[in-house]
Amino acid sequence: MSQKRILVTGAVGQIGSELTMELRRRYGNDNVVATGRKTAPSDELKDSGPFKFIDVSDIESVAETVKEYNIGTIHHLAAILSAVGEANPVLAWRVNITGLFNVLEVAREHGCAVMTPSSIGAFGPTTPLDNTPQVTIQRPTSMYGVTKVAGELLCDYYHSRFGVDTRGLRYPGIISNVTLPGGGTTDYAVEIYYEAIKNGTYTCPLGAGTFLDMMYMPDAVDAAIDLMEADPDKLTARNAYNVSAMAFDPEKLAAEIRKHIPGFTMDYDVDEMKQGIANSWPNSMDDSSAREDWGWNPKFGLPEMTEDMLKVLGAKHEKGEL
Ligand code: AKB
Repeated sequence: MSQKRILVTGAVGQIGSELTMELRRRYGNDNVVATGRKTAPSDELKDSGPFKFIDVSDIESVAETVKEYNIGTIHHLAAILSAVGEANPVLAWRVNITGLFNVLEVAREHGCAVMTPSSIGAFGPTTPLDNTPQVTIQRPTSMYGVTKVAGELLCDYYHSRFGVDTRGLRYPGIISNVTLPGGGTTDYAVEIYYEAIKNGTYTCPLGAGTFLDMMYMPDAVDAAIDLMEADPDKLTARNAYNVSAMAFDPEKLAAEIRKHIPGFTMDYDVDEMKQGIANSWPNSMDDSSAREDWGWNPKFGLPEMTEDMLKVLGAKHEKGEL
């Protein structure tokens, strides 16, 4: 039989767009099938390998794609983020739960491994918010969080009941410079860099003192690939692993940016809905299980990430691309 390929759902999204290109670099362009629901893919994504429009809430379109391309691994990234999910809970359930359920069902039938992100959003106000353990109370208060906990349980279930090779990551806020995030609570930590470069000033929707876990995109991409390459016998969690690279609040982030752009200013216009969600999420997670089980070891902290973000976005700005 020909080589099994990798399928990426949500490949036009913030993480999917960069993960797809890295998977293509590592495993070959034709071996990585990118899919999206309706947003047009970039030329890079469309021209470098197979691309298809599918709707993950339609199980037939997932099953057909898995058969057509002889898929062995699915990176299932199609999801609604927290702020959009709170504005439209029905949509969040359909995409995050029906979508994941469909992917797991198809994976069970066709023997695929599945990587799917959970999130810091899978925790809630009754979770210990500092050094949040791998196994702890999960009573989120957002619809996004409800779908993430249910998704983690589904992954556990498909692994223990049917032997599906499920693997997951509780991603924190992800900061990147290729594709903007689409409606999360942590989006401010991306927007601030764009605004710092373009206008030298930013109005922050989360208040000072709101500490959250964060990660730079290269580490987020490595985490997904490294987890899927890990020895299955070493994995103690089949729902999702805590992974973090840094934790900061808006003040700390702004101070880091000011080291490079001394005139940068920030004020606040707090978005009550986002603030409520952020307050219910961990200040910092304990990711020692990921470090022990599969060698998680992020390369970027706040200073390294800030230097790189400002360099990349500065160059884009000069070329008129921002
Ligand atoms: C969001 O803010 O919704 C996401 C997340 C932390 O899961 N970035």
